[in-house]
Amino acid sequence: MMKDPLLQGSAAVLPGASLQKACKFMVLFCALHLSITLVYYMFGGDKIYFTEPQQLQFRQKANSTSGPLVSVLAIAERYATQEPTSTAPAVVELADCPATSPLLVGSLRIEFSISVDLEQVRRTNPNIMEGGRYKPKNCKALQKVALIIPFRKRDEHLKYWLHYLHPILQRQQLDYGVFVINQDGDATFNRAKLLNIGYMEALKEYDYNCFVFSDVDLIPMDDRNIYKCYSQPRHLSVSMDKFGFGLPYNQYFGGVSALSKEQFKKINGFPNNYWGWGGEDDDIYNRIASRGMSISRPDAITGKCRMIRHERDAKNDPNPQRFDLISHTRQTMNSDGINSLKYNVVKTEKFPLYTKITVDVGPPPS
Ligand SMILES: [Mn+2]
Repeated sequence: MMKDPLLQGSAAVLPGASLQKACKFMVLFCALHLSITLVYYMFGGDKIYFTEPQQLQFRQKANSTSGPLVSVLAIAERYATQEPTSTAPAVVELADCPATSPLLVGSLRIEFSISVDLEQVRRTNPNIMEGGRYKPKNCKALQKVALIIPFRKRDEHLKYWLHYLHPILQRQQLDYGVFVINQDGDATFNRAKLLNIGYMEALKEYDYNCFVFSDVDLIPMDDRNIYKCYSQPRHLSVSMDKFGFGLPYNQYFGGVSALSKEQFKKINGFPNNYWGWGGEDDDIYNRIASRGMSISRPDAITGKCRMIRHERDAKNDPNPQRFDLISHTRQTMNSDGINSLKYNVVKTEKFPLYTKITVDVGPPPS
């Protein structure tokens, strides 16, 4: 028989009879302990620890002593159930958007054979607000940009512009608004005056600090060509398919350009007296140069863009006076510009993807 070393040790201390007695007592004690535990386990449940009134008392005590903690939790719970746009964002100041948007994708496929449905453009750009307004939700845009489009009877081109530009401008994380300045009537077209009007009207709506002037038929082929303002006036459409993806001449400033509010004011805005096609962009270039500013441009790859092919518009024939006018910009620019601008707003329409302002620019000189 194997001998337990413990018992062996006890046996050495206790004599034979008293050892038997002690063992009996221990067995009895254990049996009693076990049976009591068993009875409580089977019939007592959690009432072993608390009776109903005791539990209630305990809870009340917990509530009263940990009051502040409970209310903090309650507030947190309230925030968690609230709509994200209600009180929380109004209190929290958004951090500035990064210098380079992480959402840019680079070169883009631009084609005009597809058909564009504006209702679908609206559905696929759900964050654009009425009138063609947008601002990033998660960061504070670095610039407030008004996009000004001189316009008359080019609805097909405008559809492509809205379809392609809205996603690009959102990825560029700009706080922007789209203004289509529609020349009323059928008199000779005046692009630069419409651009001046766009500047004035956009500022009535919001504190824009940058103005991008874009023809309705020009679409950038790379979203790294940022539609914002730079330390010098910016020419954006530097690499047009129409001109074999290059500049037609070094001083060319037509198509799409961007001027900050300060730059625009420094040159007294744009000329109002260029009626018909051509020359106004060269006049703007002269204004910029005469105020000691230079032209900022993206590289020829980033600056690639497509123009929608079209016939010349009615009442927009080449202006025969343009060469004479361009040669006198320095003499005329102080008296002709934003400080001499006169026009009447005929109608303002807020569409889901743009604001259309129809204006009477007055008659061309006879
Ligand atoms: Mn064109």
